[in-house]
Order: sequence, then structure tokens, then C-alpha cells
Amino acid sequence: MPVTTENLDRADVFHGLDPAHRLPPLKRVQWTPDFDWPALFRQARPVIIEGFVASWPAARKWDLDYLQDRLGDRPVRAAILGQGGVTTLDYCNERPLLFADLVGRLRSQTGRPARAGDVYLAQGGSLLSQDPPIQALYNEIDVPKVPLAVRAATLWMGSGGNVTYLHFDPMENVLAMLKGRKKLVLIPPDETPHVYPIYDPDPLGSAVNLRQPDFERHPRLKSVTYWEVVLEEGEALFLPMGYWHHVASEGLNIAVNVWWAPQHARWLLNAPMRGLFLAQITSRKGLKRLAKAKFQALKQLLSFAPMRH
Ligand SMILES: O=C(O)CCC(=O)C(=O)O
Repeated sequence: MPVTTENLDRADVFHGLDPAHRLPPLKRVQWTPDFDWPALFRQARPVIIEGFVASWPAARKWDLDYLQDRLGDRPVRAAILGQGGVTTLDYCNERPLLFADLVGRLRSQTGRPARAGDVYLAQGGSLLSQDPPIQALYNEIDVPKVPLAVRAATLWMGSGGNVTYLHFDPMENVLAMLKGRKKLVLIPPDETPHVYPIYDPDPLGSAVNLRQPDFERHPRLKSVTYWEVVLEEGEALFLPMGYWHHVASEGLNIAVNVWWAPQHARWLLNAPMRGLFLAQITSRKGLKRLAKAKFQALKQLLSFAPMRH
């Protein structure tokens, strides 16, 4: 049974994995103005970067009042959380609303446990827009300079207790914490068989529920190795393509992430991407789609467009 927002209901639990398989704390590095981002991306290992976000104008300015002032009348799409405050980042569970209404709802949700029906600004908070007020906000963040194409930049805003379920992304990612804190479980790509990827209907998802693991149904999950990461306000996480992540946000939380298309050679070597590629080209649906769309599906996969529909 795939995990859905309806069956991830243990709002009080971060994860139920075996502590014996927890990896030593993730490496931390200090940001400096001459920071070598391309070298960090080449290493392709998750790292916490201290001090980077503190240098952004956004770190000084962004709070609910400021963002409402700037974007109040702009439409966004908010994720509607399922049981226990979980989102599967499924576009079907999103609702359009004005940014001012989003802020009003976040204010009224703050200070109590997240629950089904709450809002969370997730993938609907794109900062790559032709809209001048949104462009002005994008200029208040500092985007790492690497020789890769930026695919998306997203504003994430929640009221605390919101959880994004276990998935991977086919892109290189820097996730920066402006307000509040996020706790993450990170699982390396070569541990993919331990998390039971589902590929269909969510090509980036897993069948396991990290809050309430069912080790009878998913016995390999018992021995999965993982990092537990706490991303504090002002810190950024470099999350290379293919690392599985489960994200629990604490307190009123505002974050920004940037996704870059990875180099082609990298995805060929990457376990979840290989699996996804094989699943796409071997499934009947995938083959039909390929035939019908004259290889559009394959091209989409190769171009690393976000694949959540
Ligand atoms: O912060 C979240 O809730 C999810 C973030 C995420 O999945 C990402 O940055 O790829």
C-alpha cells in the first residue's frame, strides 16, 4: 500500500527508524564570500552550510508581515495537509488562494499541532516569475553560483508540525532556513532498495511511512542507514540529487530552496534515477506514453523537469 496523506497519522512522531543505524552527524562547513560552490556540488555529499543565509537581505527582512506587504494580492497554490499535518506534495492536494489569505491561515494555525486541512506553501510558492513583486523577492536571496541551470526556486511557508513525506528529487538542491527549524531524515541513494520506491503514481515517492514503519511489510527498512539532520534558522543544506528526505518543520517556518538540473553523467550513476528511468521505459504506461508522445516522455526525463503531476 503506498503511503498517502491519509495514513501518515502519528503527528507526535518524527520517525520510527532504528537508532542503531543512524549515521554520525552530517558534515558542517562555514560559508565565506569566496565559498567554492562548484566543488561542493562535485563532491555530491549532503552538507550543512553555516552562515550563508545570514548574509541575505531576506534573512533580515522576511517575516509574515513583510511578505504579506509585498505579495498580499498575488495568487499562490497552497498544499492542503493530510492527517497528522503531512503533505505528499501532490498537485491534486493544492488549493489556489491569495497570499494574504495564506498568511491569515498560517497565523491562525500557529501554536497548535498541524492537522488535516491546514495549509502549507510548498511547490506552489515559485519565486521564478515574471511578476515584478515576486522578482523583487528573488533578488533578496543569494543563489549559489554553479555551472548548472536553475530549474526552480521555491518559497516554503508553514505554521509548524507540517511534514513532507519521504521522497527524492531528480535535481541538486540547496534548502535555506529563514525562520523556524526543519528536522530531516536523509537516506543515501544507494540505500534505495531499503525504502521501497513506488515510482507509480508518484515517480519520486516511497511506500514506507517513516513515522510508523511497518517492518513486517517492509523488512529491508529495518536496516536502512540514515542521517538525522536539524536545520536551524540561518543554515542551508546542500542536498544532492537522489538523496531520500523526510522533512518535519517546527514553529512558524519560512524556507527557500533552489533546484538545479544535474549533469547528465550524474543521474546515470544515481540509484533512484536509474530505477525511475527503467520504470518509465519498461512500464506499459511509459511505453504507451513514449510511443504516443514521440519520445517526449523520455526527453522530459532526460531534461529533469520536475515530475510531480
Ligand atoms: O521543506 C519541506 O517541507 C520539503 C522540502 C523538500 O522536499 C525539498 O527541498 O526538496
